[in-house]
Amino acid sequence: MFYDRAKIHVAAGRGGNGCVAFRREMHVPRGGPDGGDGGRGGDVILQADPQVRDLRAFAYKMHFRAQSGRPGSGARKHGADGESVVIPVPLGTQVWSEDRLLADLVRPGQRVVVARGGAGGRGNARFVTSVRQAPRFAELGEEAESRWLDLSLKLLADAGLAGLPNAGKSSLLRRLSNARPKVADYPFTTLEPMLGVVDWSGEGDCFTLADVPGLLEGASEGVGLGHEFLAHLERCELIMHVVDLTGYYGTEPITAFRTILHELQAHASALAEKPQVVLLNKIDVLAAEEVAQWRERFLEEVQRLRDEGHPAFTYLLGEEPPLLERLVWPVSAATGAGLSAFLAWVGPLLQTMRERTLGAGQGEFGFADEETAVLEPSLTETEDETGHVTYRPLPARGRGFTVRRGPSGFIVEGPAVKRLVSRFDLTDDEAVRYLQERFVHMGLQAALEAQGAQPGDEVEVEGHVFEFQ
Ligand SMILES: Nc1nc2c(ncn2[C@@H]2O[C@H](COP(=O)(O)OP(=O)(O)OP(=O)(O)O)[C@@H](O)[C@H]2O)c(=O)[nH]1
Ligand SMILES: [Mg+2]
Repeated sequence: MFYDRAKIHVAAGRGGNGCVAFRREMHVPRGGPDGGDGGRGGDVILQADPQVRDLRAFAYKMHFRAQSGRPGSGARKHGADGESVVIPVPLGTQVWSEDRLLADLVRPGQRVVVARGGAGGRGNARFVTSVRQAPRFAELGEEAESRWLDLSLKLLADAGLAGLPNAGKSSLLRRLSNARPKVADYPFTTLEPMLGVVDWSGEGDCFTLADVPGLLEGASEGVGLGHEFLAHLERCELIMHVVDLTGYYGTEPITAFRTILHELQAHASALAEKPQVVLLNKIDVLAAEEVAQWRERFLEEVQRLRDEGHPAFTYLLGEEPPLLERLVWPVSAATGAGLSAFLAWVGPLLQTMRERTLGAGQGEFGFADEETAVLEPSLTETEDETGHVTYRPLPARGRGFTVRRGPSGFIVEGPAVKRLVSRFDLTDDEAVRYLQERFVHMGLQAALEAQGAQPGDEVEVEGHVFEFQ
């Protein structure tokens, strides 16, 4: 099984509570408040890891929770921060929350903070003012974020093999790369996508090649297996379209070729528009004249498509149409015939295509796909020394509040007041007095007065009832 979808729940750690403590020393007659701050809760982070093949790990474990911050203690001791959880995911993982794309992890080491740990509460030592020398309250740790995420994997490969079952796609991957996919003389040998690394120069210049299950007529509507995996071709720079010249499974080569073009188009027109080259496979079984004839027929077919303006055969790099001769390659996966010339041409081409895509900043790996550009507005991108990009939520510093009349008094709402009241123990008189000071400070008192609030009126702040004073 190849797992390209998963659902997980992530919960960050909440912040540790601030501490209420007073210094007690023999020689200090009136010890001051010295309660320390609570530690920060840990984050939950997803990190792209080239060692991870697919999302199978999440079939067994779907809940991830980071550690909470420890409470502060006396002598102004800061509580320890909670440990973050780093979850490795395969390259090409897209992170969705309620149908919104949060991040697309395409570079090794790239990270996204998917649940942010809560801030630690301040200890009572931090609430000392000239008029409040011995506060007996402290701030509570901040609640942590938690949410469900949908992960979906879209493989990242420079090139992808497409073709009918039994065309010889896996044989080509075997011949060209370090991968060892299963090869057999029956259709649907390949049941799941596989990636291989092709050292095209023999000196370590590589591209990655994806083999996906064979496509049948009707694949885009769900026939066969291929449709499930078509999405994995979406992020390639180039499709290597493999045709079996022996027509072994009863499909005439030109018909086979048209069938695949049709299925790509039916799946997504962006897929059909992706540049293609045609590999005419199994030439070892044919006489040289036959091979030459097939090559001519395919060149005519491709020329016809170009005349119709088919983008797959018109744009390889920029506006200049590639030489027609370069788009059709007679090869043999069995003997290797034709493949070194093909690699010598396609290797540098793929490198240029990849650089151009990265440079243009569209998506990450080809496919000027709008989706890959969308990031949750509340995420910021930062780059560390190693060039790894991290997405993290912006601090939720919503400002302001609204005041309206309710059935029995006034109702106050807003992110800032909500955060404030959630951070204190409202059964503690002193903490409530402190909150009221803050309300004055943030203009809430004035806003209530302006709306005609009288001493004794009920004021409901984010669900907590206070008396107006
Ligand atoms: N003679 C010859 N046979 C080949 C060549 N390439 C592949 N074959 C044979 O064709 C059959 C199918 O090859 P695969 O590589 O499994 O084909 P595939 O396209 O991966 O097939 P699916 O995974 O079923 O989609 C096998 O019996 C291969 O040995 C070739 O160049 N010459
Ligand atoms: Mg195969």
